[in-house]
Amino acid sequence: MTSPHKSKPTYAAREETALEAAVNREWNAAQRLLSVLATAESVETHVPELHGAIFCGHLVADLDSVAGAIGAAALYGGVPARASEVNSETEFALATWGIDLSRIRPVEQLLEEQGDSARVCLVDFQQTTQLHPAIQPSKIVGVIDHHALQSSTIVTQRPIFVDIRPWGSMSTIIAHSFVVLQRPMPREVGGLLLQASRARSACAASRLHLGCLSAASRLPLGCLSTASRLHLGCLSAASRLHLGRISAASRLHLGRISRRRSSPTRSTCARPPPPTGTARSCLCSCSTRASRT
Ligand SMILES: [Mn+2]
Repeated sequence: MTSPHKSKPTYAAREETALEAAVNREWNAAQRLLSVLATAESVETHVPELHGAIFCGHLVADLDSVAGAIGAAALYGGVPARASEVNSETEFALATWGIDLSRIRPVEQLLEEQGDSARVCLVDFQQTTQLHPAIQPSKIVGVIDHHALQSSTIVTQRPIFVDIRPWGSMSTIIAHSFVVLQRPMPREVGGLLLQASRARSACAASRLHLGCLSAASRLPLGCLSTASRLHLGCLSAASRLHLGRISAASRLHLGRISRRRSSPTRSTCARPPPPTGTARSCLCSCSTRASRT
C-alpha cells in the first residue's frame, strides 16, 4: 500500500526528511496498529487506585512532566497538575496542540480544594527533593517515571502503583500504556506526548520506543512504537500458544473421558489408569509460561 501522503507535491519537491522517511516506512504498520486501538469515548477503569488522582510532575516543570501529567490523567481518569510555572517550550507545545494552560492547575490549589480526600500520582520523578512541598507523602498513591532510583526516593507507608521503565521519556511510557491498555487517546494528548518524546529524541531509548510517530496530525493517534508492536506481538503469540495448549489438553482429556465412557466394562483393562493429573498439570505449566511472557 502506498502511503497516502507520498503523492503530495510537497514531498516530491524536495528531499525526504528523516521523519518523513520514517513515516513512509512505518505507515502500513501504523495503520494496522490503529485498527486495533480502542475508539470508545470511555472505557472502564484499569487501575482503580489512580482513578480520580491528581497527576503531578516535579518542581521546575518541563515539557515531559507536564505532558506526562496530562497524558496520565487522561489515561487513568484523573486531574493533571503542575508543580511550578511552565517553561516556554511547554507553553509552545500546549499552544500547538490547542491545550489551554488552565487545564493543568497548580498542584497546591487542587490539594487545598480536595482536602483529606486528595490522592496524588507522581509523574516524571520520585525524589523528595523534587516534590512540591504541598504534597504530603501520605497522599501519594502512585509513581510513573523513567529516572533512576538514586537517592531521596519517596518512602510510603502502604503499597502504591509504580510504573518505572528505563525509557527515553515519561511521555513514551504513557503513550505505550494507552496502546497496551487499548484506551482511546484524545488527539491533542497524542500530539503533546509525541512532541514531548520527540523533544527527548537525543536519547536513543526515545527513538527506539516511540519511534515513528508521524505527526499526530496525520494519524488520529500518531503513535506507533516499536516496543508496542513487539509487546503486542508477544502477547498475541503467547495467547495463541496458551490457547493452543489448553485446546490440546482439553482434547486429550475429553478423548480419554470419551474412551472410558465408551468401554464401561473394561475396568480390568491392563492400560494405565485414566489421567488424574496429566491435563491439569499441563494447563498449569502453560499458564505459568504464558504469564511470564
Ligand atoms: Mn522526563
